[in-house]
Amino acid sequence: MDKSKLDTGFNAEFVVGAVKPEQYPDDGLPEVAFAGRSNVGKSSLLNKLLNRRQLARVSNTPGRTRELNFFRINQAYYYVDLPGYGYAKVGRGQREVWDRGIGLYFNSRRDLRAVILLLDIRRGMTEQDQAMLDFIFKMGLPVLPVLTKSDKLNANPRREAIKAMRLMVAEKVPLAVAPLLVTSSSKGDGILELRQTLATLLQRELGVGDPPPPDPCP
Ligand SMILES: Nc1nc2c(ncn2[C@@H]2O[C@H](COP(=O)(O)OP(=O)(O)O)[C@@H](O)[C@H]2O)c(=O)[nH]1
Ligand SMILES: [Mg+2]
Repeated sequence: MDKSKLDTGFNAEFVVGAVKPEQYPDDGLPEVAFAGRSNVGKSSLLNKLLNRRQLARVSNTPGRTRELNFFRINQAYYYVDLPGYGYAKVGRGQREVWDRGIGLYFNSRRDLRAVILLLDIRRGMTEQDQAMLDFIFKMGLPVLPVLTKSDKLNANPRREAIKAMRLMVAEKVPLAVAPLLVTSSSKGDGILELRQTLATLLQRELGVGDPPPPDPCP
């Protein structure tokens, strides 16, 4: 028996790192994309979520990679790790997100059902995040906003940041499928909540997956 499956209910396999649409998988399974600035903690969160130490590569140096990494989960759906953005000059938000290959993916992908937008708790929403949201809105896709690296702030500034981001999300992300989630991949905070929210989202949007795991501390 696969132990990782026992622990989280996930069977995750890396399928392809694609730079152009011809390389995307074509088995028609539904997809959920993970988007965010370079270094926001996307790979770390995917690993933590899937309970795998190094499935998605974690790097200390902001990656220049334009690959879209496709992970097949339980042979039922894909998590897609989109290229990180955020290194372009101010004023190039839309253009940069497009240049990173993300616009092309959004325009050509019919099986994309939802986007998880990761935001660093210390940075809030940037111009490129706004551009990303524009793509998501144009596609009419549900979006799940998630704050990362909550351990980087002490209790008081953390509370303030979360409050500010809740207001921001209420104003700018009307299509949000769930309240803003607050996570730390290092400490594990918010990961169970994220798994439960995703399980609900997957069932509702994709009609796949098992019911969400029971809350361990009711
Ligand atoms: N303190 C802290 N560091 C994190 C967290 N998540 C990621 N990092 C660090 O942030 C850096 C970028 O993480 P990575 O997952 O590669 O980000 P990505 O570029 O968005 O995929 C790495 O040095 C990680 O160890 C977190 O929750 N807390
Ligand atoms: Mg990464």
